[in-house]
Amino acid sequence: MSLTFYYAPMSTAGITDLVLEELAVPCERIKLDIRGGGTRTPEFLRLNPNGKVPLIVHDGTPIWESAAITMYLGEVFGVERHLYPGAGTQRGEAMKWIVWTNVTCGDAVYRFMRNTSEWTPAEQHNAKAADVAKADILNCLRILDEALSGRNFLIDTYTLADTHLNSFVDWLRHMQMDLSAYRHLNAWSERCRQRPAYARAMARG
Ligand SMILES: N[C@@H](CCC(=O)N[C@@H](CS)C(=O)NCC(=O)O)C(=O)O
Repeated sequence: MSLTFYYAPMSTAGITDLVLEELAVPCERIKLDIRGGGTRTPEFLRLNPNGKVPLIVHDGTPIWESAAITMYLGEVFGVERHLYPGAGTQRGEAMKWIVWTNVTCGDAVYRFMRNTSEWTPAEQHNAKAADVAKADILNCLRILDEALSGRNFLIDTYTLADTHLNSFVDWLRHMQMDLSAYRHLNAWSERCRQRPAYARAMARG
């Protein structure tokens, strides 16, 4: 078995990093420097023509998109480790939360960043679009908070859906988004942080 993980610090690859840490699957880690053009080399673009991390290459097959990677790793390595449901309704729930993270929440956050952050020129910022995006983010947080009311994790027990979504929520905190109003969400994040794999990944940086 060969598994290679291409990543960059402080990027979406942080999600996959945590997923791999939970699964404790041996892999070769290749660190890329995004600002230095590491994701735009011909060799890397041959593996991921999008020029983005995370990317895994499993037994010679490249798989990109963090949501697809979490679901793939869960299916292949997570079921017997009790970190990903087998085929059935609970797997459907895991997939629902993982895809929701990237598509629904990810889109709202992307629109917000695009209209407020310094990585798009200020003349392209649109205050109205930023407000709409912010409202959409808050709606996502409300949905998550309500879903976590009265339960420890997204599904019955801790799964890679929690790893994936909590890692994304961590990034919102890093963006200085105020999450203090979301009591159930914060308690859930705290439970996710108690995972030994979380501590190991954080210690590595
Ligand atoms: N939808 C992709 C997004 C990946 C992404 O945007 N990666 C950024 C870092 S956060 C990247 O690699 N950028 C490098 C570049 O644009 O050259 C996923 O979820 O995997």
